[in-house]
Amino acid sequence: MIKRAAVAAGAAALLTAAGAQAANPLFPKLFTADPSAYVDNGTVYLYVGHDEAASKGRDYLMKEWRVYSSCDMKNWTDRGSPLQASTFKWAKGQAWAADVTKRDGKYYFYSTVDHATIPGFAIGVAVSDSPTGPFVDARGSALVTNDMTRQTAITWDDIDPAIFQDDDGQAYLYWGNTVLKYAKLKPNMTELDGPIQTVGMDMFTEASYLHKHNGTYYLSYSRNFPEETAYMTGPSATGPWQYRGTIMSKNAKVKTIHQAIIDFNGKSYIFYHNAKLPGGGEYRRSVAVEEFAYNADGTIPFIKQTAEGPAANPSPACK
Ligand code: FUB
Repeated sequence: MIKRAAVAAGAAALLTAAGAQAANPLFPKLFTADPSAYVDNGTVYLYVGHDEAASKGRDYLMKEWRVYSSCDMKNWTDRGSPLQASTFKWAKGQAWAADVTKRDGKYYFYSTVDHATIPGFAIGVAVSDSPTGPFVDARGSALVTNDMTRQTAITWDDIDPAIFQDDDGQAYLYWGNTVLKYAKLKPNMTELDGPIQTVGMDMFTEASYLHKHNGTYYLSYSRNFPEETAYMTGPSATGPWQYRGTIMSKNAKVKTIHQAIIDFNGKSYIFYHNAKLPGGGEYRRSVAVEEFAYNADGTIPFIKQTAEGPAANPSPACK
């Protein structure tokens, strides 16, 4: 009897008031983290890291990235692993956070990996003819290494690349842990163009993400530790930035949260990770998504994590 009641309660927890099946976390079969999303031809491509740590693991074990696609933000198709940390021969592992963009018909995948010979984490760039890969190393060497930045003594300050292309075609790479850095990219997307700059700000942790909505630039990031998601706005891709506050509270069982924000088929969405998949924890995370609407003044409202996730939003352009 007790068992039956527990099963019923579990099933109820998977249902929304409207009777729809719970959507979050999005992928029940794998532990996933560090979402990054790219919309192409009416389709959302969602890139995540794969947390493979054992239940008692005491560090990240991340060998590959995974990609999923959706035509409606509700139903997701597993497109496999578009590349692995081992794609970068100069790296010794750790498929940490990544971000993707498209230029001149090619897809560029910027990613964090641990460098094999230059101590510390580094950023690589891979390229593909398809958003689902396979991606190959575009340079044969790292784009950013730990010895190129001297603002902190830590070895993990060159992580979490965020790629943004402005309307004039100029591409910017933001990244960092503890100190937020950025640089312009050359049109070939595989070389920095000019010096590495920093953004002076309080309590920046990691996971910077730059997007543009209705003419305003939004620089979101993980703040504090355990992390909450915060953001700034500005009139250009390089600021000046105005702090706008927190949009998502810290997680209960995991200290990181790592967001990505997109517009898709007329609506706005934030991806993030928590540890709500059964067996989840610090190194066994799970990606989720929420829909939100910008306030009339362009600010982002505070967004609650839900089990239901967004309503289906079928994209007519999706093939
Ligand atoms: O997944 C490894 C690291 O944890 C990421 O690079 C950070 O953003 C944090 O989520």
